[in-house]
Amino acid sequence: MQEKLNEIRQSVRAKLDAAAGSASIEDIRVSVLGRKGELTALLKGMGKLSPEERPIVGQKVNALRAEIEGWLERKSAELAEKEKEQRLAAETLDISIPGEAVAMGNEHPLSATLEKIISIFTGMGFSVAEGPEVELDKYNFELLNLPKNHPARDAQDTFYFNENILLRTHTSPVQARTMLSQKPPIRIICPGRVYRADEVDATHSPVFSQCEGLVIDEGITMGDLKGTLDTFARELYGEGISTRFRPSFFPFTEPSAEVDVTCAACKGKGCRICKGTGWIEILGAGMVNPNVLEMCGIDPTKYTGFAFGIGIERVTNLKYNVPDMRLLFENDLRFLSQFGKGRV
Ligand code: 2NM
Repeated sequence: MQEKLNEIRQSVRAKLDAAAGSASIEDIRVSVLGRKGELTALLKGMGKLSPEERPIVGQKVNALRAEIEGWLERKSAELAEKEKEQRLAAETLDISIPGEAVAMGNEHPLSATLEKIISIFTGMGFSVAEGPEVELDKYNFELLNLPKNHPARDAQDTFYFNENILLRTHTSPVQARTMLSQKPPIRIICPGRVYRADEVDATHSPVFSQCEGLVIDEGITMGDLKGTLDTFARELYGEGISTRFRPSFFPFTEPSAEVDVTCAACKGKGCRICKGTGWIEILGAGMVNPNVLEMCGIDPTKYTGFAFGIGIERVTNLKYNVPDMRLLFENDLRFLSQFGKGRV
C-alpha cells in the first residue's frame, strides 16, 4: 500500500514538473483525484482492508490527497502567472508611435466679426434680440413706415412665400416686435441673416447678415447716437478712428445718416481702399421716425430713440481686406484657413 502511495506521489510530481499549461494541470487533477482517479480508486478499495488497517491507510491516503491538492494549486497559480506575463509581453503598446493628427478648424471670419460686434455692444449695456427669418409683411414693412406701395416691397427686391409671408429683408422686424412687447427703456442689437432678391456679385448676395441696433428712452438724442457709434468704431478699429455722418434717407428714421469711419488702412490720409477720401462707409443710422414709434405702441411725445444697421459682410471684408463677398460664402478652405491661429 505504502509503495502504491509512493508511486502515485512520484508520478504526480513528475507530471506536474513537466506540465506546460494550466489545461494540463486539470488533466492531472482528474487522473488522480477525479471520480476514476488513482487515489479515488485506492479509497474505494479500502473496504477490503481489515478494520485495524483501515484508519491508518485512510489517514495516509488523505494526507497524500492534501499534499497533491496543494501542489496542484501552486503549480496552477504559477502557470497562470506565467501565461499572463506572456500575454502582456505580446500585447505591449508602443506609445511612442506618433498619432494621426486631427485637422483643427477655425472660426469663420463672419462669425468672428459678428462676435466682436456683439461684445462691443453688450459691453455698452445692449441685449441681443432675435426673431424669425420667415416674417410677416406687417413686421418687415408696414410697422417700419414702408407702406403697401413702397418700392422696397417689389417682388424684384424681396422673396415672398405669399402676399403676407416673406423672408425678412432686414432685422428691423425684430425691433418692431420688441417695441410692441416691451416698455422703454429699450437697448437691443438684432444680429441675423437677411434676404434680398439680388444678383450675386462682388458686393451683393441674396443672403447676408446684419446687426441692427435700437435704443429708446426719454430724452434720447442724435448726440447719444453719435457717441454710441464713435465708441463702436474705436473699439472695432482702434484709437484714432472717428466717425462722420452724412445726411441720408430711410423710411424708418428721421433724420437719417450714412455713417463713415476713418479709413483704417491709411488712417484718413486717403488711399486706394477709401478711393482717396480717407473715409469708409460702414453703416446707416438715424432717429426712429415718430410714425414707427406710434405704430409700435410707443408714445412719440414721451419717448425718442435711435437706430442703426451694420452690414456684417462689408465690415468683415474691410477689416481683413477681402475684395469679394463671394469668398465668405463659397467655403473654400484655402481662403477660410487663413483666418486660423492668431489672425482673428
Ligand atoms: C438701418 C439704418 C437706419 C433701423 C430702424 C429700425 C427701427 F426698427 F427702429 F425702426 N431698425 N433699424 C435702421 C435705421 C436700420 O440700417 C441700415
